[in-house]
Amino acid sequence: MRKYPILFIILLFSVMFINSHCLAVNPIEGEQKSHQHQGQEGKNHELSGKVENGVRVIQVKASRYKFEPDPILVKLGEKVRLVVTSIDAAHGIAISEFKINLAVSAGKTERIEFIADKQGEFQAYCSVYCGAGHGQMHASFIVK
Ligand SMILES: [Cu+2]
Repeated sequence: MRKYPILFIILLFSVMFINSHCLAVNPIEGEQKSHQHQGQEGKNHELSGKVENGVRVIQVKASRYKFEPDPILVKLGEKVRLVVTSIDAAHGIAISEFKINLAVSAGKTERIEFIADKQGEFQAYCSVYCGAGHGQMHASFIVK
């Protein structure tokens, strides 16, 4: 009779062990998946947009007071087409080093093409006054 509680405790511990083992495995799998996901996001973050017929086409969203994506990443020597949509007000996008300056009316989409022939990190900035935050409206343009 007195042996039963001991057996019960052994059974309880073995059930707890199996449970804790199973619970421990699942979070690790979940973690690996989220790491893979981050890895994929990281890859997408490396170069912006997609190459279509030899042109890197990048959709840029301009709104008070930011550009998306930020940073904009391209490869040295690539032909780049910025397709800029203004969401809320008239904005512009200018990058002095590449001599580009494109104005975009509210709600409109405009395009500009240029060759990314200089390596480094440059500033793309809003070139049309759009409100109080206009001076802080910029994004990094990185040529790798
Ligand atoms: Cu502006």
